[in-house]
Amino acid sequence: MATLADFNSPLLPTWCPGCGNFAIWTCLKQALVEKGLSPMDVNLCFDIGCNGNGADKINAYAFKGLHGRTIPLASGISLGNHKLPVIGIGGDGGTFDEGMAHLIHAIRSNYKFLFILHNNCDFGLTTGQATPTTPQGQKMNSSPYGVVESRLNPGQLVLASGASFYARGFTGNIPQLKELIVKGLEHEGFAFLEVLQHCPTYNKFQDHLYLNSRVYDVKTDENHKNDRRYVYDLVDYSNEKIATGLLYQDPESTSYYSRLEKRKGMETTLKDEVKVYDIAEQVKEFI
Ligand SMILES: Cc1ncc(C[n+]2csc(CCOP(=O)(O)OP(=O)(O)O)c2C)c(N)n1
Ligand code: SF4
Repeated sequence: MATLADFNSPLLPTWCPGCGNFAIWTCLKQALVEKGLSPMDVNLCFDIGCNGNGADKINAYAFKGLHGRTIPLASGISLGNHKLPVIGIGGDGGTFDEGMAHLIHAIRSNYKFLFILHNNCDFGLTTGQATPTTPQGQKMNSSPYGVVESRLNPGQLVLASGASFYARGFTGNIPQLKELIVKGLEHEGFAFLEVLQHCPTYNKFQDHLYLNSRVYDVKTDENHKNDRRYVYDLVDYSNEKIATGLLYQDPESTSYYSRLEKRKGMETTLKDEVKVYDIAEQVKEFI
């Protein structure tokens, strides 16, 4: 049975003091241990960005792709080996700017993997430019007169696109965040976990104290409904309080792979079936 120490890398994080990435990094390791996974039993796909700088700070099979392309990477890996737990990790910039189309199609397809969104509401690594989750009017390094565009709401976007799992955690609540990662890993389909993460260096409008004073766990709300439309309204930015926890899960969710007729009843994974084909004869036709 793996321990937390097994996931330790000899490289130490380089994030700024107080960065929410430390909490996500810790919860990720705790969740993997709780699931009884060893570093060899899981694949982590990291994006480019401060979030992606965690790729070599954890001892596991980690792959770092192009900015905004962590979702197609994770989708392909989970299809190639549907027995392997896969986690995609990305920032709000990469996910909603460069990678938006991938997110929508992963939701439609319902590929089985957990996606963890580090939502710090800015492009952290490139020094604090606005992303789609930065509030309209907010002055940022790239928008000295204030952001012109309206603010994108991750929860509303994924729910409206048909997401089968939407959870929201906060880097100030480690036990809850760890539990949400575990739940996301167990989901039969695409699990979208938004993490409200403070970036003390560039996000001056939504800091740890701001979030801490507004968040509550929906487990404490007996009126909470596991209903797509209800949660859509619940996560609207106009609400003063910020609901966290497993906000919506389709209990009948089925993953893309499990719906493939030709794979039904097959014990092997696609990876197991990769063979060397001799195509010399076919190639001769073209030379
Ligand atoms: C296709 C592409 N566009 C832009 C960049 C430049 N770039 C690298 S990191 C980064 C910011 C990342 O921000 P985000 O995805 O929000 O992650 P964070 O650093 O905040 O964790 C940008 C714009 C790039 N490497 N590739
Ligand atoms: S710039 Fe922000 S997100 Fe990046 S390491 Fe520093 S605090 Fe964290």
